[in-house]
Amino acid sequence: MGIVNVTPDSFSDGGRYLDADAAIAHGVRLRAEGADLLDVGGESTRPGAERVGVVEEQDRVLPVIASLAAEGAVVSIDTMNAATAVAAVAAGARIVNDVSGGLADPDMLSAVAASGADIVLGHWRGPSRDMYAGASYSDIVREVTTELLGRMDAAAAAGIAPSRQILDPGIGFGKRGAQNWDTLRALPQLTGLGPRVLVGTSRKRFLTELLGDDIDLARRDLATAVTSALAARDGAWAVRVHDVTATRDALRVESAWREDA
Ligand code: PMM
Repeated sequence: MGIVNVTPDSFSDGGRYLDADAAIAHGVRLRAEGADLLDVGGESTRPGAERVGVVEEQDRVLPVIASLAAEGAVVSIDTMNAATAVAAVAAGARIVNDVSGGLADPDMLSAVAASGADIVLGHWRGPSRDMYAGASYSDIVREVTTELLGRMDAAAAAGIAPSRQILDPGIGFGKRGAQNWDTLRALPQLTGLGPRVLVGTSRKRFLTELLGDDIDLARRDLATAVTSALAARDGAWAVRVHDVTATRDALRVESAWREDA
C-alpha cells in the first residue's frame, strides 16, 4: 500500500503533495513502482496534529481519489470521518482506512456497511492531538488483541462481515518506543484472528528511536522495508509505506525465501 498524503503536515512528507495534480502524479508513480493499493489521506495523524474540517478534507482527497480510481488503482481513503468515507467511496475508493477503528465517528461503521467498501480497523486509544495519553498497558498484546476483537464485533454488528474487515495494530498510535516492538512481535496472534492484517511502520518515530534521530529518509525507508518484510513473514496481508520501491524489493526477497522460489 503506497501512501498519498494530501496534507500540509504529515510527519514525513507533509506539504509535498498538497496540490491535487502533484498528489495524483505521486500515486501514479507509486503504482508504477509496484504498489497494489494507494492510500489517500487529507488529514495528518502525526502526534500533535489538529483535526481538519470535513469540507477541507474532502476538497483535498476527492479529486485525487477520482483520478487514481479512474486509472484503475485500488484506492483506500485514510479518514476518521464517516461523511468523507462515504464521499470517497462514491468517488471510487474501495477501502475505508479508519485508524480509529470506528471510534472517532459514531456514524463510521454503519456508513461503511451501507457503502459496500471494506474497512481497515486500526487499534487506537484517542486523538493524535494527545497521541500518547492512552499509552499505558499492563499486557499490551492482550489489550491490543481484545480491543481489536471489540472493533471487529462492532463492525460485524453494524453489518460489515469479517471478510470485509482488515485489522491494523496501529503502530505509533497510543504506543511509545518499545510498546511498538511488543505489538509487532504479536503479529502472528493478530493474523490468527481471521481478518486480513495491515501494518504501517513507515518512517515512524520508533524506528528513529532505535537507529538515531538524525538518520536520513533513505535509512528510515530501509528500516521500513525490513519491518515490512518481517510483517509479511508473520502473515500481514499488506504494508503501508511511503517508499514503495524499497519495500517491494524487500517483499520479493521475503517471498522468494518463504516460497522456495
Ligand atoms: N499510520 C499513519 C496514517 N494512517 N493508517 C493505517 N491503517 N495504519 C497506520 O499505521 C497509519 C495509517 C501515520 O503515518 P503518515 O502520517 O506517515 O501517513
